[in-house]
Amino acid sequence: MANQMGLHVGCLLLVVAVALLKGAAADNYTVGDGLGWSIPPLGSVAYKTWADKKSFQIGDTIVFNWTGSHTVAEVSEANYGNCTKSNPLALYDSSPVPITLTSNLTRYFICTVDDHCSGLGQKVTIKIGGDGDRWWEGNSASSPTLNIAALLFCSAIAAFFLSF
Ligand SMILES: *[C@@H]1O[C@H](CO)[C@@H](O)[C@H](O)[C@H]1NC(C)=O
Ligand SMILES: *[C@@H]1O[C@H](CO)[C@@H](O)[C@H](O)[C@H]1NC(C)=O
Ligand SMILES: [Cu+2]
Repeated sequence: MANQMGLHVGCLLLVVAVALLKGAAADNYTVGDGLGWSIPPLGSVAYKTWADKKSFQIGDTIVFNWTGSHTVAEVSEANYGNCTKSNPLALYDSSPVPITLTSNLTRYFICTVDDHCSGLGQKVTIKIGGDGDRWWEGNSASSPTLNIAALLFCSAIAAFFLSF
């Protein structure tokens, strides 16, 4: 009896956890994690690697954090490619800079200090709305499926134990 009870509580918690994770839509990301917004040791690959591991969604916020002399300039894709500093879409010179992602359009950020972008790779591309690895958030079509799958899984386990 005690085992069955624990099983049912466990199943309930699993379903609740899935529901909570789905609801946690807005995430906060510190650009570069521990590296922050600075001159990456091996060039722009550090920020590329960081961004590739994330799955940014509409509603998420990315935060640029730095000490010392840096800026955050949001630029067009063309200007991002060759680190053109003139005519940025936006320019921020005081850390921290939180940027909320409001559409699926890819965003491009560079530092405008000296050759931090052109020579040293202080630039990052933020791709939004990809499928990424956030399987639990999915889209509106797949989320109910996931809950049903969790319930079926629980039921199957419960049935297995009850059959003894
Ligand atoms: C950078 O690329 C843009 C778009 O291709 C071009 O208009 C601009 O002149 C280039 N700037 C430099 C400094 O090469
Ligand atoms: C953004 O992209 C995601 C994933 O492709 C998609 O589910 C969502 O509908 C898109 N949102 C908008 C506003 O285009
Ligand atoms: Cu810089």
